[in-house]
Amino acid sequence: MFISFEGIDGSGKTTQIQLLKDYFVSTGLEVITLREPGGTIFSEKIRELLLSKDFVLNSFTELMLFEAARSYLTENIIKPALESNKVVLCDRFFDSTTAYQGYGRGMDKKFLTLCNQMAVSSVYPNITFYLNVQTEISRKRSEKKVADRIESAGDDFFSKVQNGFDELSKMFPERIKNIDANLSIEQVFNQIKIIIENNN
Ligand code: T5A
Repeated sequence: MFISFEGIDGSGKTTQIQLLKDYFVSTGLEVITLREPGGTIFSEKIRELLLSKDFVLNSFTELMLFEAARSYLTENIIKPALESNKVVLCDRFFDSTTAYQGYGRGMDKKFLTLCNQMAVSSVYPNITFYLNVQTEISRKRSEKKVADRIESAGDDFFSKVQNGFDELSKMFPERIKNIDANLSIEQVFNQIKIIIENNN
């Protein structure tokens, strides 16, 4: 099973992935956790370039780097893991590209869909948890973290990205589960657990 987690920065993805991993492991399943961009030495190098404030990237350069990191991760880690029946939990996948580069940066969504399809070559998440949190709450939660290049984009950008995730969850309600992430860590996880248990 392949599960991705989406949401604006600081929405609680890392926290919930760890809880879901522990839950699956306790049921005897083999689980791998990954993040995007990243998850392999190659893709982590791309991550460094993407998040560094040392470079000014235009939208196209940014997009190509995200897709290169994704293509490499999918081919070398996600596909083989799914073939050997592991559960794959991924912090972000192609919906982030639609939300950030499409809704946030204003890139053409049809073109992005094509790029995403090429990068994932038919590997799609079975479930996507969209951690839907108010921007003020996520900002508060991330207060201590030093903002990277993308996180420094400002409130207007993040409202557009948030709107993108809202739209995507309405377009693909079967796959993308809209989770109220304003609540406590335990309450957020309970919503996720109920969906996982009903899915079995
Ligand atoms: N990006 C990525 C694109 O633009 N296009 C793409 O295609 C892709 C794949 C990647 C950046 O790249 C962009 C999006 C991003 O800007 P990232 O590593 O995914 O960066 O960055 P973040 O989403 O910012 O990751 P974070 O680790 O900062 O946020 P998380 O994982 O969502 O949040 P988490 O779990 O670390 O929680 C943040 C803090 O809040 C607390 C936690 O303890 C932690 O301190 N917390 C809660 N507190 C109270 N109540 C809760 N329910 C809480 N849940 C967590």
